[in-house]
Amino acid sequence: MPLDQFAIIESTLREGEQFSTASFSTGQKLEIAALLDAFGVEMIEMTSPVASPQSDADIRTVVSAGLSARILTHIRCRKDDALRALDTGVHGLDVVIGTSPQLIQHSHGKSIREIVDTASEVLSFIREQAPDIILRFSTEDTFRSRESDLLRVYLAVADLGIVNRLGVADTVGVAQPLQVFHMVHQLVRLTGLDVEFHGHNDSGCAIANAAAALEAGATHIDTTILGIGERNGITPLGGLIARLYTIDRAYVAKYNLELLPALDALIANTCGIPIPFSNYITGASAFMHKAGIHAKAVLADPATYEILRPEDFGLTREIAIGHRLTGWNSLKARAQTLGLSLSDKRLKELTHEVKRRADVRTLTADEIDSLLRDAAGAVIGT
Ligand code: HCA
Ligand code: CU
Repeated sequence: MPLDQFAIIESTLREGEQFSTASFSTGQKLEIAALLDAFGVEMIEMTSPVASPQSDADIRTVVSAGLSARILTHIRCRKDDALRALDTGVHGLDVVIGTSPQLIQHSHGKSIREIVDTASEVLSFIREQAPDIILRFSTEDTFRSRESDLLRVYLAVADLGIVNRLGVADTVGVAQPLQVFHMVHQLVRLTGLDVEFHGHNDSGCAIANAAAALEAGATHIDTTILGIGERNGITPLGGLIARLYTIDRAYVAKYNLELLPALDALIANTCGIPIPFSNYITGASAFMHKAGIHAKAVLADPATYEILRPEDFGLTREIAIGHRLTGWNSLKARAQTLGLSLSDKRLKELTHEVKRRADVRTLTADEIDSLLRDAAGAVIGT
């Protein structure tokens, strides 16, 4: 599949609600969903209506907002959950059941044979009730499950001929890109169905695993804004965008990229957390250039040290000047921006002055500007 034909299943309103400080009001859910819709995500996954009365009501509210994105909810593999979910009017159901020895033992206690029977019964029931609904079946904790168990379950479900999509879930963040590639590739080859990847980030592979899934033919990737979710979360929306953009900008051209900073800021505010300095695209230092050698090259051609163009995301690059690693090209560029005329010789003297002072304390941007203005004033005055 060409990589630009994938779809994002944005799960901030489901997996994201499982983040430690997340608890969205109805108004906040509507705001988040509307901004995600404007960004262009194809699907929005919401917490199960079984979770609480407000969760049920909120699905109905978001569905009736009439967004372009399809609204999904996420349920256990049970008929009673399915009936509650169908009643909300959602466009799709994401059904999940654990298949790893750990979850079999501590979650539902079913054998693989019983899992196959339950899945067949529940999925057939849903399809009878809702012939047109988008139906996905996923195994939970796919990457700690036995491969032979997984294939039994997935092939039995695919043979029903009633699900639109199969999901693989790295529930504990243990998978590596090659494992994800292998599993997704098998499912694509053996079933021909759409395949979704959901990956946690416990060991830092969530973005790489999502990219590997796409390379193997996955059609859908789960994300959340800033990556929020259980523990340290899942593949972040901005991180996935950065990963795909750097492979080929065309892969993400269908999204309104300049809305990404607003999305990250909205979730940071709502959850009371900062955007990490190291965040993809929207971190405070993502487009900050510091060392003199870097600054000189970036001023000549930003692509020298930038693989992402800040302007594509409505952002600007910054050159840090008031530190001991600075170079005279940075001061020259700043003087030009301020409309000041200073000789190269004078700018080099000022650079030495900045380095001398910065050995004691980093200078602020205002202090640099004053230094340049004073020097230019002195030149004009003489
Ligand atoms: C969980 C479930 C899940 C489900 C993923 C999916 C996971 O909250 O533990 O249905 O695709 O990580 O396995 O989020
Ligand atoms: Cu999850």
